[in-house]
Amino acid sequence: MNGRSLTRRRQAFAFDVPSRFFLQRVFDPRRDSTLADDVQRGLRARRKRLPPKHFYDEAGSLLFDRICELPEYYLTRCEERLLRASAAEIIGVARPSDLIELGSGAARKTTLLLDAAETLGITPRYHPLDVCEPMLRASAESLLSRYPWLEVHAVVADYERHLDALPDGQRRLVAFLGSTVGNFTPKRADEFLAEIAARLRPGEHFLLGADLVKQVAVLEAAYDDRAGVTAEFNRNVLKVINRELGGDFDPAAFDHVAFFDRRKRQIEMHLRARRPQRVTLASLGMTVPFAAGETVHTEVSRKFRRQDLEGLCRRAGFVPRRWFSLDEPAFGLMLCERALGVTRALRDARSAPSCATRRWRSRSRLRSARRTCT
Ligand code: AVJ
Repeated sequence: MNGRSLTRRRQAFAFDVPSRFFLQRVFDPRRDSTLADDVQRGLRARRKRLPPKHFYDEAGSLLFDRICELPEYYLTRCEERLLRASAAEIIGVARPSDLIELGSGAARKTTLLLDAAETLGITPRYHPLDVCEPMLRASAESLLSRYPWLEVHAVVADYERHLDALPDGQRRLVAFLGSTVGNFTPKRADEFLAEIAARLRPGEHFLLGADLVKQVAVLEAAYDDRAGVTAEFNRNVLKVINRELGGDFDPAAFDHVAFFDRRKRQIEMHLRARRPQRVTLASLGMTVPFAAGETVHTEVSRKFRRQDLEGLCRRAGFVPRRWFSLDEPAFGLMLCERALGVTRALRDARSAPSCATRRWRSRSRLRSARRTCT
């Protein structure tokens, strides 16, 4: 966290039309992007890799929207069905005053939770957190017109780096949907959930949506569709690099590769060079050689079993409260409550408090939590 974004975090931009909308910029993706660093590190490595977050420029987000409509890509539809069936119970258990959504994107699933809340006479404030400001504005606008009682406090932030900007609230429900948790390595997933747990108070809730292990053919088809949309999505990261870093990648010179690794229980996506080539990245003064057949690892998408998700949540300091799942294709939603006691993972969680007060508060919260730890 640099000083610049600290200052920027304290600036909030309020708009009185409509007065129910409020937007906070924690960072400016144009200035605080990690693309240059990630490319330098990832393309110099012996086994080349790029983190998946750089897929999502405007074109990439549109491609992802198209992926969600593909017959092979069951994840979005399954999660929506599951949420529709379980939203009333989720809201009834969590009774949120504040609904926080990490990586809210187009916020398509949010209405399922807000509809259920409305029916139960619960009117939470909605806090979408996403790196994409235009998306935050557009989704807020449609939610505000749909729910006359709703207040939206949007946060422009990268949830991977700015969890210290997690909004406060009386009784929060933090939702992390879409199986995005599958993009993390096991270690990073543990850290990430522990960071969330550390920022919640006992009794507050966390909702995790995750894709489950299933037949290999079903999994592989979802990441290698017949229409080639996922291939285009994968190659889009090369276009992002060309535009942002003055690169001369020829996306057509790379094949899309996606397969399920049974042992690691993860889909891996790679880009494989069709022929030997040298790519120049003008802004970095860097040349990247590729041998024929050499790959760039662009994404892992882990698949879970119920017990994996339970372990993940418990290690982080949550207590699983409800499990909702669908079969064929299998998908799961885990609703957890922040535990009273503190687990080791929670004590070890990196905390990046943004100001002395918050630091003091979280310490005293940890101290009082520790007293109850057996
Ligand atoms: C948005 C990260 C959940 O891993 O399934 C879709 C992204 N990658 N097709 C996933 C993705 C290829 C997606 N997540």
